Amino acid sequence: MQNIKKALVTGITGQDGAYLAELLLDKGYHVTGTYRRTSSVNFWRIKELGIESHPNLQLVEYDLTDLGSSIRLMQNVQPDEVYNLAAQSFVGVSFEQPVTTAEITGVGAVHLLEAIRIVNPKIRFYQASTSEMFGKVQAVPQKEDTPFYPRSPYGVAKLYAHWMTVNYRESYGIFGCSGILFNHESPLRGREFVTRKITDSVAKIHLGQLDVLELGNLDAKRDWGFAREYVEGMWRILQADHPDTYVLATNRTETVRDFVNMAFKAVDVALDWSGSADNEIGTCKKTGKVLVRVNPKFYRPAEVELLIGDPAKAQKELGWKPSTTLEQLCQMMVEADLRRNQAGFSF
Ligand code: NDP
Ligand code: GDR
Repeated sequence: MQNIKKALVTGITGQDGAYLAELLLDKGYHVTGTYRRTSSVNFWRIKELGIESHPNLQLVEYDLTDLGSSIRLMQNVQPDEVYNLAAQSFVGVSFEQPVTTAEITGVGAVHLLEAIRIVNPKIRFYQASTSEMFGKVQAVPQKEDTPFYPRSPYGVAKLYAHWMTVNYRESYGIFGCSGILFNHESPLRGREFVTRKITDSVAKIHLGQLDVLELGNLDAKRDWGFAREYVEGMWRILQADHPDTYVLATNRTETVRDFVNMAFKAVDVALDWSGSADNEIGTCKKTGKVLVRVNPKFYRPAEVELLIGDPAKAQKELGWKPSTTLEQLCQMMVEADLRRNQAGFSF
């Protein structure tokens, strides 16, 4: 029998988990994807990608906060590669649930590292690190050696998991890698994140299903890329000769307000922001109707104001380079949300 590579992907019900599973199946891997036991399991993303019933995909129940089941999972699957994508990944919620976030997003990663150390230290490990670890701006563009200064319980938890990955690499020789990924979006993005909230709301406003889009800080700047290209980067990171840390980013930054303008442009609406002192109200240039306004309830206790990444190391050593522009990404997301809302459902 041919030697089929086995991958374990935690968080397959999330955006990246779904795209990564699709990529690995295309490459001929056997993929074990983990999901949490909930009262209503949601596989809409893997269904949208058409991989839910793929013969080489196995779905198993697993919770990252349980050390014993992390060890048993590793023993049962005996993977060649582990991609740890599971996390409480919403920054806003991490301020409300700091301890749960620490347990899942921080300590959870160490459960997998321990399981690898116990079961088979040769298993390659990818940790989903984040630009949120850079937090308060220390230098731009941010790269692998930029000092960290996280600004949320989520960022702090991720920084712990990041350093534990580095520590297991240095202490036990584990092939532990960390991808410091800047924001990446897609039609499969969760609706709580700002880009998808915007594209879904723009689609609803266009279809007459919503009046106004309410947002928090419109001045925050993010380096947004396309998720499908970023999961390819994760895979490349684990195929390298040596375990290491890499930044994946586009090296372009825009404000949330810029993304709002882009999304409305995709449905031929131009916005005027001049009606309020702080550019906090967006009206339709043609009709004068208020379409966007700031609601302070969406502000965070501490904000990450500016993210722009330098992916030069990944480009040089892994040959990874993003190619989808933000305009193309935004258009793709608005079109998907128009289709979904027209059909009467939106996840
Ligand atoms: P999502 O929030 O879409 O997915 C997170 C996944 O983690 C879901 O499958 C979720 O399951 C699962 N999960 C949550 N808690 C647990 C738990 N206790 N045990 C097991 N699984 C759990 O995130 P993304 O796909 O966007 O991101 C993937 C990873 O990359 C995350 O770790 C995120 O923090 C990180 N990251 C993301 C970036 C981005 O821009 N998207 C940028 C940088 C890093 P359920 O469906 O049940 O909630
Ligand atoms: P982020 O993404 O916090 O960067 O984390 P998010 O889309 O939630 O916020 C981006 C920026 O938009 C501002 N913002 C709003 N955000 C949300 N969610 N809702 C709003 O109404 C709103 N209004 C303004 C935020 O304040 C912020 O500045 C994402 C997650 O995927 C993390 O898991 C990942 O690690 C980082 O990206 C990189």
